[in-house]
Amino acid sequence: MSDPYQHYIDGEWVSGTGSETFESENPATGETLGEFRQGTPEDVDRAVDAADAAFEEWRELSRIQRAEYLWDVYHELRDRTDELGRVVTKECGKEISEGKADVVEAAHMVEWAAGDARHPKGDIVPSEIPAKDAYMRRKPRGVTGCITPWNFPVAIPYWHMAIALVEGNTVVFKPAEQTPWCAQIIAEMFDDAGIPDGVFNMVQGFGDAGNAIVEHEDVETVVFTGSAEVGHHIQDKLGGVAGKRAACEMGGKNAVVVTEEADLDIAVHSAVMSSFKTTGQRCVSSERLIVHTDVYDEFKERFVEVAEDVAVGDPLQEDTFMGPLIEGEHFEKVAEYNQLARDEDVNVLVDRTELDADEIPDGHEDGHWIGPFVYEADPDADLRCTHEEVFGPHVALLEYDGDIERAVELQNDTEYGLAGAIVSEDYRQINYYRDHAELGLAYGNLPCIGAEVQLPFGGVKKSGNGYPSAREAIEAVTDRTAWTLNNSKEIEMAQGLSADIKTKDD
Ligand code: UN1
Repeated sequence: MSDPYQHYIDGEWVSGTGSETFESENPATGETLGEFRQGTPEDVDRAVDAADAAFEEWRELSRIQRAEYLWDVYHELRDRTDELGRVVTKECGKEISEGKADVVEAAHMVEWAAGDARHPKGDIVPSEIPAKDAYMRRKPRGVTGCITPWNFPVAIPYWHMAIALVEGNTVVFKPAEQTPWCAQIIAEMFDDAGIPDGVFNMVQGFGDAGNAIVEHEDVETVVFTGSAEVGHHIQDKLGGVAGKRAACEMGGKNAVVVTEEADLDIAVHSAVMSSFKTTGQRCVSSERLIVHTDVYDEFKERFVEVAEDVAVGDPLQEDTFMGPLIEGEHFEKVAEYNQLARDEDVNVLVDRTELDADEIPDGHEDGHWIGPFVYEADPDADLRCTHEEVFGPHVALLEYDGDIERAVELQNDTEYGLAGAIVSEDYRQINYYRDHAELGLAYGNLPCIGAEVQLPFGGVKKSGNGYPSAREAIEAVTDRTAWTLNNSKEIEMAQGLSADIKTKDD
């Protein structure tokens, strides 16, 4: 094996201060893909110092000058989509169309951010005083820590970083430990683009490196996408610290609502895509299907038939629908939730927790395979399996009777509020859902996955406080300044406030 891959700090590839390394593993085969340096808090210190030092010059460039570096990255993402899509698939196990879509989504985000550099920024605001010009202007906040998950190992880092950089911030990137190879390629792209030293830095590693970013006094903003546990920790940590900002996007216990007015072809298609694409490992994946009693039996029969049949297998093959889970530890977690559901006395309809030997492709015996687990449960029961996020192909059918208000009440019966979908041909039901479902991302007659970068992406309730995608990300990485200029030789105040200076002699 070649030397371990390094960190990227201050424009250099460096080994860092630690002696530990870790390996990236192909979740479909167990094959080692590469060895990587494990970053330490000292490495994070160096990266933050470099980012802090680079900030003064980077912020002085125009947005359009900064975006030039991102256009180079954009073209590389476009030119290498097929090759990088295969890397994504090999490292995180998503089937190949998803591997490529991850790279395409990254390109879209970079295109959006770089293109946005030429758009108007800020606002011209009226003033009460004719001689005053008032503006809202945006300023970069400084060093931005970007901590990203493995399930979108190319797209989400660019969600976090593209706008932060165009807006004039510098970046310390800590990718997920499961997908260091994708992160290595991201760092190579910035290096190839000639981004000035210290503007982009990457420290590979685990939670201690991520934590060092969160705790560093010179990191002004942390943008995080990942588990609720870590995200809430970051919010708690930074929430009370003056001047710091945390934008966190976390998971959900998402649902698809199928009303009595649904087109059942769309309903089944939406539910299968929402629950099983990416093997249920999207923060927007659905783990609940809330189905009206009038269509319940037919929907159940058709959904169960597909869940029994969906092709689990080699994610590099185009006829695969579901790849493996990311790692053995995650398989244990999902299998435990499947067991919990059985213990909670639900009615299990499909149980492909352990695949048959003939379903596992040759040479893939060490993959972390799992198939759908589908059950029906009482929608009013206080069950853990229908309320906690599993992050796998684990899905509950919840039958309801009554009107759309009842369906939406069940949709909202969760601490989370990320994504959801309604399937119905009745626009009144759709509109009621649109206005009352407590969600950041809501879909009609679609799956609840597959958001595009130009829409806000984020959730309400415990799903987060951050909108890391496109337009809304600007709020996280900039501060607003109200800038007012007086063009007259006199000072005149608004609100009728007297500007006369009165002396004792007046
Ligand atoms: C995630 O689920 O972690 O909306 C991100 C989607 C993708 C992004 C998902 N564009 O499905």
